[in-house]
Amino acid sequence: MPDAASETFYLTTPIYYVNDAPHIGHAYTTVAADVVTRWHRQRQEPVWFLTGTDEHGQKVMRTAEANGVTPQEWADRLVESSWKPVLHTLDALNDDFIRTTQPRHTERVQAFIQDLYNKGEIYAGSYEGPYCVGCEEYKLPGDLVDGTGEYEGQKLCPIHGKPVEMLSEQNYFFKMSAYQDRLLALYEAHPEFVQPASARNEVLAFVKGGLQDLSISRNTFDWGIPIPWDTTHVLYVWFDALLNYATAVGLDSDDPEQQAKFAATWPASVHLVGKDILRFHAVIWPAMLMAAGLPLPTTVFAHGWLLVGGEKMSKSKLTGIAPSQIIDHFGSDAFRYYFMRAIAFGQDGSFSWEDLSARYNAELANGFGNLASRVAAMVGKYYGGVLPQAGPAGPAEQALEQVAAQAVAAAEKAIDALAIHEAINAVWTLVDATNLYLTEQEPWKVAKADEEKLPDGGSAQEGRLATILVTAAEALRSLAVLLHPITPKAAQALWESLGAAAPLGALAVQPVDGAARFGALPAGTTVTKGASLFPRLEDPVVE
Ligand code: ME8
Repeated sequence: MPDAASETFYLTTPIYYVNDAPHIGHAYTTVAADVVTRWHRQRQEPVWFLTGTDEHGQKVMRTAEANGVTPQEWADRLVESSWKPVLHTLDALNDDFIRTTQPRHTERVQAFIQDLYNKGEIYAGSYEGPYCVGCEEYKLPGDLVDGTGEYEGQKLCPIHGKPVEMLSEQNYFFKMSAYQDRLLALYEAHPEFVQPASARNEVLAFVKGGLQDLSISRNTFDWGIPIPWDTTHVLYVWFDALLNYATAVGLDSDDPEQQAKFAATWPASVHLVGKDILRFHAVIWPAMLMAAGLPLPTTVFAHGWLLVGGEKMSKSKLTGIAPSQIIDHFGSDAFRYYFMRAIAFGQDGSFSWEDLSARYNAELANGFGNLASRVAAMVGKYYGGVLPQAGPAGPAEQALEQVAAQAVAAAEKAIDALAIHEAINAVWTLVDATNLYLTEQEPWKVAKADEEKLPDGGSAQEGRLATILVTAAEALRSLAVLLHPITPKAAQALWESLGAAAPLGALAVQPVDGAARFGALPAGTTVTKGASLFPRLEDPVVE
């Protein structure tokens, strides 16, 4: 059963295969992980965000062979040239990056499986069945689809669309079938363990259908972690990979510092994965932990697929789009915002350049960026860039502050449910309400009327204009805090433009729950109109 949560909000992404460079599907999970962990950090919680790479197995080995290098050389090359740099490109603030070829992982994995072997959870046996190298998984006959065209007469993996290979091996097995009832009891007692509901239903049906023992070693190739009691075998890549979540935070380490890290961090709060790898995380992984007597993670959340032409986008089908193709043109903030808002988190979504361009211009450039520049420009024009003293708040100001409070409450709830799109929708109610507030209050008309009343150029300080602009600036301050996890660069630029750091400190330490209380920016704060947060793109569609 999941034990009491650790003191840390610990979130992981899958560790990605290094057979190829990242595409936007991988970036999607990483960005979601970054948005959620940034949000928790901004709540002042202790957070640990882990990502990394999965480097063993046949898929990586074959790619290395095809490129004439060793698997280790290939992995080193891809990690340094692609997987680590993409985190920077995406603005992801991971706390650690684990590689499954690191000794901290391989040594701890060996200790873990030796322990399971000693406990009688692993036995020697033989297996024959269809294997998909793309998935690195033995398939059940019912999982397969019939090939057509060049694959006529062959059985294909439904995810990769490629023929499976028949494998027959003597290997070691994990007694997974013994965990069927305990897993069902887990799903029953903890509906939050597998999310969303569609994923939970799939897992329940799968486990109710009966579990087989799991083949966990291979002896026809050697690119993997040697089985400690029989080094003619290497560990099955998934058994090795799943353990990364625990080895990275110190599982089975002799080092007291690592042991303290493990105590403070494990179990994970959320394993964020794509639905393609749900069963590994929601069935095999908890069974492994149960066998070892370790606490279980709180939640495995499976998001949907990015589709291109109605199919899962993938490099092997040549539909992969590199994140830089989008980011070079639209910027990392727009990338993060678009994928997190346009697709309901947990469901599939189709990517299209047209939709991205349309949302960029309508929501980021016109809706948000333009609002920020208009307010800064008016404070510049009417008050020389110094925030005036606001007059008393009237019904319109109170209503806007109320919208801000509701936006914070709704966004907080949505983040806890990992409904990232709903959190952004909630934040956007404040963008829209602030735009509406300005349209209705017409500060430019109030300024004109003030000027007419005071032809000698006398001060409008005490007037309505000050109240309107300060209120709009307060709404923007709230938005900077709320958008910081989602569009960190624009939020930081807005924070600077509002001159908020001097009175309030760094944006990263602004608590979310206080974000909606107006009156935080004192009179005298310097507001400057910086570069446009999201410049309108006249011809933004690129291919
Ligand atoms: O499965 N849409 O690694 P992987 C959305 N090494 N997300 C996608 C996607 C798409 N079209 N394509 C990939 C592995 N992803 C294993 C994981 S974990 C212990 C081991 C994302 O490189 C999504 O998160 O094939 C998916 O689950 C993951 O990349 C698969 O990455």
